[in-house]
Amino acid sequence: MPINACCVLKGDGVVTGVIHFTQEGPGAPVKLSGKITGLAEGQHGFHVHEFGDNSNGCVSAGPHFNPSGKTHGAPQDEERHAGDLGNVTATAETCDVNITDCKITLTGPESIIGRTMVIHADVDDLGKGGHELSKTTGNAGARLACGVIGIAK
Ligand SMILES: [Cu+2]
Ligand SMILES: [Zn+2]
Repeated sequence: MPINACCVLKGDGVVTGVIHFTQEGPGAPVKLSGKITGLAEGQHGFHVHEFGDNSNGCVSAGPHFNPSGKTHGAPQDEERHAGDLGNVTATAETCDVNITDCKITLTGPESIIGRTMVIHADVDDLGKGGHELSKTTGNAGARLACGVIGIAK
């Protein structure tokens, strides 16, 4: 039985989105699909953050989900936070999300269900930008919208 999850992204501004997650079973890759609207054209950092707490907006979601104590990186890097899904690209009209990732999971103690997805104002430099924040956040800037990942049908 596949495991399904869903996340509705909202923030203080015009950015909104819906992301669906599916995983065939424990150990299988997780597929994300969905759409985000209201973003400026270009690349935007997209991560799973540690806490499913949006009580003070997206800030309460805390840092990138990092159960293995690693450094921030690109999705294809061995050294990355589990939550590092890289960037999504927005056109003038929309931002389609289609990601397959092998480091996140919807089952077990490191499941991302109950944690928060965040879409950022700026591009994630994937740890390589030389900025003081590159190795922790990718210097991806403000949190435009976020939502808690929940169990779906
Ligand atoms: Cu983030
Ligand atoms: Zn990270």
